[in-house]
Amino acid sequence: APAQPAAAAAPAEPRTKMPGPLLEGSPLYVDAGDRQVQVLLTMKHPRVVVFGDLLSDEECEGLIAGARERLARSLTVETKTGGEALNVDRTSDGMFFTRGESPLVQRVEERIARLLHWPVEFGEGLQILRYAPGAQYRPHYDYFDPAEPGTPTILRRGGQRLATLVIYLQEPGQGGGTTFPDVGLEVAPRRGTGVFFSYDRPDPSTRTLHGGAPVLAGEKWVATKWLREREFA
Ligand code: PD2
Ligand code: ZN
Repeated sequence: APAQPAAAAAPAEPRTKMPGPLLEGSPLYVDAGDRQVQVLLTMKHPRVVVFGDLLSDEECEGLIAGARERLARSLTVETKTGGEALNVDRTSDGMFFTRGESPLVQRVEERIARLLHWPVEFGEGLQILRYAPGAQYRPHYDYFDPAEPGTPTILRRGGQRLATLVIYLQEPGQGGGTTFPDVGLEVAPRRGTGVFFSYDRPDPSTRTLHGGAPVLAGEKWVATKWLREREFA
């Protein structure tokens, strides 16, 4: 008998419990424990929230100082193998702090956990990226593609990514916004501001395609926190 084609994967069910701020009553500020954070923009689909005054100038400078000497050409997770490889879609330089690796990193992570109502232990280490003039991050999804053969290996540690928080640490002179091409949204890379977005299933229907626009002048630095389904040990 001829071999049967593999059954099509069932469409992903949306998750109900998701990271995110409490926005009932449309507050202008939300409590992040040690700081009142501004709510500057909210969007429902894709779920996007822009936060102002999330980090102080000193905190932004401290993260940059701690990362600077550890930068190497960024590696993105190579989903075909579950390993890492150079990816031409991202022309920034980057590194990861381990969770809680310094008092500053721990303070920032605890603030994010309070803001987004998601345990610190479910977060990946903070990633720091530096974009030189001309550097960009082409539009992509942050979840791991269920169709890629390397994805099951990646998901063993912490499960899927559910949400992303990109925090701007240094403003470029021009360019470098975070774009959401499906909805024509671009967030200006203002120091201390953070753009949060979540995806309740690993699927383009979440409209969370996003990219880092080319930096046209100066250097852009960001910190990215990804939130997982479970403990990221
Ligand atoms: O630096 C950005 O604006 C950016 C854009 C898209 C960062 C990321 N993705 C990321 O870190 O995933
Ligand atoms: Zn991204």
